[in-house]
Amino acid sequence: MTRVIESARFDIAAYLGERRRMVDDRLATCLPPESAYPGIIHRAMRYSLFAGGKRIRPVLALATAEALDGDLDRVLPLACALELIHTYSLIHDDLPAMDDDDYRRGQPTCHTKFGEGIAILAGNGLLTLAFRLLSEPSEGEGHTDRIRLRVIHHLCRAIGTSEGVIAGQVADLTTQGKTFTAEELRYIHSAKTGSLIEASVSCAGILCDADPAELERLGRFGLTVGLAFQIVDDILDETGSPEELGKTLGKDRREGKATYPALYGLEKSRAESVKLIEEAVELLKPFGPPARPLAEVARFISVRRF
Ligand code: GRG
Repeated sequence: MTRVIESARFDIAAYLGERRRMVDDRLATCLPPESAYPGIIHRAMRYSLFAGGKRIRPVLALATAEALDGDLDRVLPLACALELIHTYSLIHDDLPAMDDDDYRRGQPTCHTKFGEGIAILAGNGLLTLAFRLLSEPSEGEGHTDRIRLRVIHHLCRAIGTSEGVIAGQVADLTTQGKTFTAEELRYIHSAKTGSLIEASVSCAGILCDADPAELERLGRFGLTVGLAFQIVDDILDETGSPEELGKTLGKDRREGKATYPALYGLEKSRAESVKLIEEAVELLKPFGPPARPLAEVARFISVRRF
């Protein structure tokens, strides 16, 4: 596997492109082919998975392995599982019963293309496949069952109903159209988005034998970056380009969602996201030069336009 060589300039676009291809190549082999019976579910799963996401969570996992001088093959199944779980969450988030969106990643949403029943099952299929991948040994990764179990446990907590993705989504749904406090807003964003980003970094740390102090730092880094990621998502919903983002914009404000711009305005929200990324990058200092890609991915998150 190639390693990024330290230099004054870091080509983040090239780095993201290379890592994205690595993840996509592996993902393509994980999913049953479209022809596998019953074909419609596999077509729907592949349709959403390969609709063009940024692969930020897998890239964060791979960059964490680099920060720990770990072999990328050791975290590639985790990287794929993270993207499967993330795509599942997007399919369900877009359903009429949730955000009711027609476009995602520049294409009609899964339920718009395949119908609600198949979209629900495609999401279920991606989630199930993620845990199958995490639980089965694969070539070159060399983990013990104990380590695999630790990762699965961490991930289950991160997406669960107490402070995980489901908790955040419930709080997001039940807050819609109501007044909300700064504390509630931070909870929603940290749980709905921050926890899976935190798990991307922490689970890669577990797989690469990070010690407890390193894991604690990586966890704080992940949560901080995750909160910043959702603040930027809120900002882009008000200021971004529909072509670059590939979805309907302005819905958060129209539907009374709990967002940073709604509570603090755009300028303060931008300043907060920049501050959080600076804090996160600072946390990587003890990891030295190998953490450069991880720091650059974090910086990309605060300036991204899509
Ligand atoms: C148990 C994982 C799980 C989900 C069930 C439906 C649901 C509960 C949660 C939805 C959570 C959600 C959609 C949060 C928003 C996260 C977010 C900022 C998505 C956009 O991520 P990007 O920009 O998208 O990385 P791409 O398309 O680039 O992958």
